Amino acid sequence: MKSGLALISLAFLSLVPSGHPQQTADDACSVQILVPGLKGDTGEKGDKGAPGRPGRVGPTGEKGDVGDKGQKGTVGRHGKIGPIGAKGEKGDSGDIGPPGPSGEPGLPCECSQLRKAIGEMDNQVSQLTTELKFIKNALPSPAAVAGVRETDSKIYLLVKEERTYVDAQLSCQGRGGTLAMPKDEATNGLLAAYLAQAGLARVFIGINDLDREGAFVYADRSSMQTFNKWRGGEPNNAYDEEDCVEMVASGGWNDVACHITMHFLCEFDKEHV
Ligand SMILES: [Ca+2]
Ligand SMILES: [Ca+2]
Repeated sequence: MKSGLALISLAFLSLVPSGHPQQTADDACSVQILVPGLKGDTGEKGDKGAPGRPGRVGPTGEKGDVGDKGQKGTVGRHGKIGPIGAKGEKGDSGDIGPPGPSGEPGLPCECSQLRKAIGEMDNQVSQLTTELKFIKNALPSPAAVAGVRETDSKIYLLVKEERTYVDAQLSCQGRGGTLAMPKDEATNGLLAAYLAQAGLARVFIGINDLDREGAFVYADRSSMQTFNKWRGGEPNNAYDEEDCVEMVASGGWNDVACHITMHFLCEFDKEHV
């Protein structure tokens, strides 16, 4: 190819106008003809080339014959437990067993304690019955009384019924008691408060000198001891007819006529109700 270009270059140059003198001197060279040389001798054999790239994967081959059977494997793990089965039918009854040993002797009967408890209950019922009887007898007309007062041994009942001294005493005796006989300061104070709370100014109590003038005794004929609660100037036996005794709201005593009427205080022994 180089030689070819050289030829074309030379042909171009030959077309340039001949006015230039320098071109004239070169014309002799332009006729020089370049032609290929003779073919050389055969060269020596070259070295062996590098290995070529791997070829493409070939198509799948045909299926081979069945191989021999392999050896038996070891036993596998246990599987999961299966579901519970249905209930079976009831079996036949077994033979009767031998009798067991005798038991220990039992506790003695507690009947005696029960009897004792029942006896105590009987006593309580009896006592309650007696108290109820007392209440029924002592309180014939609930509107006529204003409750009761108690000490350790006595019950006192204010009866709002107008009676003479003798009738009042009979009324108290009919209820199972007597006219009240205050024999100490505490009891006298309790009765005075009872009067005041009931709003009463005076009541008969169980003291009189009916048997002998000036010798006051209690309704049960017991004599006066050291305690008394006479008001100032009493007993005065006014009009020579005052042989019975009243208590006023302050708790003081005064001798009065027995035939006048007023409310009264009864007294009951707790042991006898
Ligand atoms: Ca008198
Ligand atoms: Ca008097």
